[in-house]
Amino acid sequence: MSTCTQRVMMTLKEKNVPFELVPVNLMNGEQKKPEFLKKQPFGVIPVLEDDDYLIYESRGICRYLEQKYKDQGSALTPNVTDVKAFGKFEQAASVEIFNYDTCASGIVFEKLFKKMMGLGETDEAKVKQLTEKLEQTLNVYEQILSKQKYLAGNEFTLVDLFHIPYTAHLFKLGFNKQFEARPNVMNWWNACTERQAWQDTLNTKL
Ligand SMILES: N[C@@H](CCC(=O)N[C@@H](CS)C(=O)NCC(=O)O)C(=O)O
Repeated sequence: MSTCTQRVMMTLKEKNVPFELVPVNLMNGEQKKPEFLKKQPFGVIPVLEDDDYLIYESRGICRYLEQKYKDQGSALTPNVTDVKAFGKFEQAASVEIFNYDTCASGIVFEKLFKKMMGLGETDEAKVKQLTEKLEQTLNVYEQILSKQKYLAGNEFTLVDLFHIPYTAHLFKLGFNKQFEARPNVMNWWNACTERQAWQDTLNTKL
């Protein structure tokens, strides 16, 4: 269920890195207990433990894995020496956090996780506002994706991957219409979710 953990799992699978998934029980607040806070002081998952190296923040973990396993599995960022491609990658990465994820994660929280975690009822006015913002972002994505296959250029990168878990939840929650109305966005989405690493992530059992 943890979207941020799915980001990391998909990256591990893209890079062909074996890993062990250690469950943290969010329903009983294990993530806020002192033992866990030693690993993740903000009290959220995921955390990656790589021997004695600890790292948290899903996007940071994915970038770490991409650099550590640069020559293994799929290449998920442009080469830093290609400064123009790298600049475009960072541009799209920033848009993902500020223009996309704020809306997508906000809607999924209101419609799914809020109730699940006993934090109250869905605030429909907030969902409406976030949906409008999401649609504005998707309109720009539709233009970008009419000129290139993926959000940072013609290659699949971490930026595309970062979108996948929350977007998959949006589809399950009935927000597929927002995507299906935009053919270039929909082609991009199909290309992202057809990846073996995503299929394997979905099929991972604890
Ligand atoms: N920015 C963090 C967000 C982590 C996050 O919000 N994780 C959620 C699960 S996807 C969580 O642990 N929620 C439990 C809580 O907020 O107490 C990241 O990308 O790792």
